[in-house]
Amino acid sequence: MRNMIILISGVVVLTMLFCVAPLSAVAAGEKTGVIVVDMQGDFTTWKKGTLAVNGADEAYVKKVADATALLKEKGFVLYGTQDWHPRNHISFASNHPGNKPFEAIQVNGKTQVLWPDHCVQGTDGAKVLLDNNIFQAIVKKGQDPRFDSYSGFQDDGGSKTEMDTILKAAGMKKLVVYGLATDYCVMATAIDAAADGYKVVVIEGLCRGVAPDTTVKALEAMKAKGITILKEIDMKRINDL
Ligand code: VGL
Ligand code: ZN
Repeated sequence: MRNMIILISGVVVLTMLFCVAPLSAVAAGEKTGVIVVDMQGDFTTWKKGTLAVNGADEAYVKKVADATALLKEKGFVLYGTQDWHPRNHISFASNHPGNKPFEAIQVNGKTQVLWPDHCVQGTDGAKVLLDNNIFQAIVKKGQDPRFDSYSGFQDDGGSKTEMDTILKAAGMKKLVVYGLATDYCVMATAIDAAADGYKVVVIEGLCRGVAPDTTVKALEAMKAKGITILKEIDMKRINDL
């Protein structure tokens, strides 16, 4: 009988050591993912991209690469988005004779900003500039010629990408979001992430915007949705969220 009790207590103590400890570790730090948005040549001045965003130069991309490596070191799981358009994509001004890039037109009752041809599937300009091996997944978007897709979660036609499924399956609760461009794909991705229930932090200093006025508005719109905007990476602020 006594031996039995000792045996059972031993089992209980071991169970507590192996089960309770990892449980508390999970509770202490919610799983955090990083979404690096559209870090592609066509959006950079560095690679003389067709839709180069102001300030997206070589130094900027290096800064993003270093910050991303640091976050990986800290144990965050990295995800990327990749704008990946067919040549006949609705957002290309070249597919709307009579219209020019950066004009906004009405298509099927929706406002569509027209862009220079960019991130065409399989072209150099569409390549993600960071080492692709650091990412758990790179989610492609904007593949349907009929719909634009600034968000990494869904396109303007309402079709979801695999992003939310991947993040939920991996147990992600918080997301750190940055990349190109603040006023389009970063904003849309961050807002959809918040709507899907993640705590979201956008790192302003790791983003660049297409235009100053829309960038200011984008930061305000994200704040209004409860998204935290940090100038630079601040581990304490991210962990405390
Ligand atoms: C983007 C315009 C068109 C972006 C993508 O990555 O912000 N902007 N396609
Ligand atoms: Zn695009």
